[in-house]
Amino acid sequence: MSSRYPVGPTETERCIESLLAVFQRYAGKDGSNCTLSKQEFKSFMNTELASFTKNQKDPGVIDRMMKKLDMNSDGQLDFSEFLNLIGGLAVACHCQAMSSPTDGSHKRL
Ligand SMILES: [Ca+2]
Repeated sequence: MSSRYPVGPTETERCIESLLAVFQRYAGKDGSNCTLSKQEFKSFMNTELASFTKNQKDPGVIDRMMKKLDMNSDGQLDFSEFLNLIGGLAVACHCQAMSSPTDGSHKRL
C-alpha cells in the first residue's frame, strides 16, 4: 500500500512543475506572468534553448516561431501556446533518437 504512490513528486510531475516555473519566470519579466511577450520569448529562447538559437543562420527564425506559436494572434504566448513549442521540440528529439539508435547521447544500455 505504501509503495503505490511514491513519496514526493514523480519524475513526470517534476517535469511539469519545471516547465511551469520556467514559463512563469520568463513571462513575469514584464509584470504579467500569464503570457510571454515577443521580448520575453526571445529571452527564453536565447537562454534556455541557446543550443538551438545559436545554430540558426536566419535572424528572423524566432520571430517566425513566435508567429506560428501565437495561435490566437494576440502577440503573446500563453502557457498552452508555449507547450506547443515544448511538445514540438520533444517530438523532434524523440524522432532524432529513434532514427539514430547508436547515438549514445540519449540512449544508454
Ligand atoms: Ca497568444
